[in-house]
Amino acid sequence: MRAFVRVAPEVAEALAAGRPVVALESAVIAHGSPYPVNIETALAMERAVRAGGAVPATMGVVGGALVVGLDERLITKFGESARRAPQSGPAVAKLGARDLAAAVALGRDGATTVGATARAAALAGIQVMATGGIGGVHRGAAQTWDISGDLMALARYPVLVVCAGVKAILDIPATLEWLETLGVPVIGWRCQDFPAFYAADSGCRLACSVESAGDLARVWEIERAWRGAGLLAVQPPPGEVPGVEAAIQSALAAAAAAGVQGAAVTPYLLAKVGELTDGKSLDANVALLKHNALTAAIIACEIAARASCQPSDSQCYK
Ligand code: PSU
Ligand code: MN
Repeated sequence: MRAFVRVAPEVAEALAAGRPVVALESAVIAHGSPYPVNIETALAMERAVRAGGAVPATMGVVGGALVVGLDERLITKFGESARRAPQSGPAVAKLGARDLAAAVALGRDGATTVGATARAAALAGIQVMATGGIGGVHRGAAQTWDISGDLMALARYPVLVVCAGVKAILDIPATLEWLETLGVPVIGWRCQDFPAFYAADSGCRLACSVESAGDLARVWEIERAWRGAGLLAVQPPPGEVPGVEAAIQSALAAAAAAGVQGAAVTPYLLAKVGELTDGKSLDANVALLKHNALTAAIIACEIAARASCQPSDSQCYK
């Protein structure tokens, strides 16, 4: 199976030496933000991870292999696929966790969602990843059953995901209910409320929050040792987008009118909200992606440092 996974040399060396690595998704590049901001943001996230002392590993499927650590050329290729006219569909597919094997086997290039990235990270032995907001329960899910595969992936793959909550395009309280049902711990990183991506507070209180990387790393160690799976660490965005709810309402109405369904829903809503807020939602999105990448690196460093002084503990999860 190793033939199907291509780990960038820098990532492989870091993992072998027990140095911190942060996984990054690529669906946000190919499907979650417009060209050329998407490419700049992906590279800026990698720089933020490095600034925090860790090695970035942006995931993707290219040429029949799962690539752990896309280089700048491939990140650019993924970013450029968002440039094509929407009606022709992006050249780079959006891959959830369930889509990885088929894309690899059939040689189809694809960008990984949070769920696919978590699966790939677990496979590669990467414990921490960063994103903007995870997918969740869509508004109106009681009729459509549109619930992101990201949630199930968090319940299955042992990865600590740093994010700014879930986009307000989703049903936030329902998403939190599902995370509870799936047994995924949700922990505030220096915040008491579940963030709403474009705002610091969704109105939902968190049951648990931590102030230090040491505390979070200890929670994570125990979670892993006791055969837990994913953990969601949330922090508020660095900036807010006032009036975003009106834009979301219009975007939802437009999506319904256009009959958008399935995996196309999230990219459609993100692009529409961007348009309707004159790019303000995009600026906020970029800022929080970089912010989360830096925080994930700080947490990954703490986890790696603790593992290096407690070799027996780090070996107990297989
Ligand atoms: N949230 C964002 N930007 C994104 C996404 C979510 O702020 O680009 C992407 C992520 O890749 C996430 C995916 O994993 O959307 C969820 O899509 P769906 O709802 O189709 O599962
Ligand atoms: Mn969906």
